[in-house]
Order: sequence, then C-alpha cells, then structure tokens
Amino acid sequence: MTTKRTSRAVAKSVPSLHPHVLVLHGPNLNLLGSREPGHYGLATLDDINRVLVSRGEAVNAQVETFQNNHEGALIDRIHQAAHDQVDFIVINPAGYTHTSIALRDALAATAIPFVEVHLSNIYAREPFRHHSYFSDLAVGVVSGLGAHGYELALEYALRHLPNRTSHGSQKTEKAH
Ligand code: DHK
Repeated sequence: MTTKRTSRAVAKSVPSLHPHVLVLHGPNLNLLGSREPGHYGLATLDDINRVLVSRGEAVNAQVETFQNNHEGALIDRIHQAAHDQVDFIVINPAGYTHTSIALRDALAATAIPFVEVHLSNIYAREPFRHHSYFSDLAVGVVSGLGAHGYELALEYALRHLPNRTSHGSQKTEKAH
C-alpha cells in the first residue's frame, strides 16, 4: 500500500539538483550579538544566518541553518543531514570544538565534507582552545575572521560542491 507518508519518504531520498548546505552552530552561539563582543563581534546569529540563506537563494542553493546548545541534538542533526543527502556542512562546534569526540564521530560517520568555522582566532586565545577535535577531518578551517568566516566557508562549499547531473550521479570539482 502506498501512503502519502511513504511517497514523501521516497521523494526525500532522491537527490535534488540544487546544492544543499547545512550550517551548524554549537552551544552559546544563540547569544551572539551580546556575548563577549570583543571575541565574537556584534552580529547576531539571525544576522549571520540571514546573509547565508540569502546567498544560497541567489545561486539557487538550499542553505539550512541549525543552532543547538546540546551535543546530542547536534549529532542527531548531522545524522539527519546524511538522510537528507546534504552535500556540505559548515560547522562552528563552539565549545564542543575542544571536547567532543562524539560530534567528531558523527561527522566522520556521515562523511559529509565540512568546513570548520570559528569567529575568534582560537590560536590567539587560551591554550585549551588551541586543540580542535575537528580540524584534521575538515576540508578546511576558518578562524578569526568573525562572521565573514561563515560567508567564506559557504562560498567555498558552493564553488566546490559535487555537480549533480540529472541522472543522479555526481562529479566532484577538484579543490584549488
Ligand atoms: C566559539 C566558542 O563558543 C568557543 O567555545 C570556541 C568559538 C571558539 C568561536 O570563535 O566561534 O573556543
């Protein structure tokens, strides 16, 4: 029996021809705008997300954003991204950068290429921020360029995403 639910599930598993990018924000980034502006700037999370989503719209790409203060919720969202056939992730793991093997494992498990973003220059801060559990798996890392770092990461993703063909196969453009 074919139900509406089944047909929606099938439709979801068919890759879209439009690039699909997920932007993930870790804990405390909901406080951007008022949180330690000397480190994180004055832009709010909404300001940042609005720029990214409208950049996606301009080039016919789907840009989704998600912020959460809980490790498990971020992990679940990464699993969901694999199911949704997300092509690329831009992630600021925030405090989990320095602590979360579980979040790292989720990215490794899904094998979705990702860029790691930090608003502040983590290498110019306390020594405990100098180590990231993500950088060796990341395609690249942007750190210290404020909100602009997210835009640069998104531009990279849009430029280097696999080109989907109407037959569903993918051609990966080489990074240079
Ligand atoms: C954000 C955080 O919340 C910190 O825990 C990281 C990162 C740095 C950032 O610069 O965006 O250490």
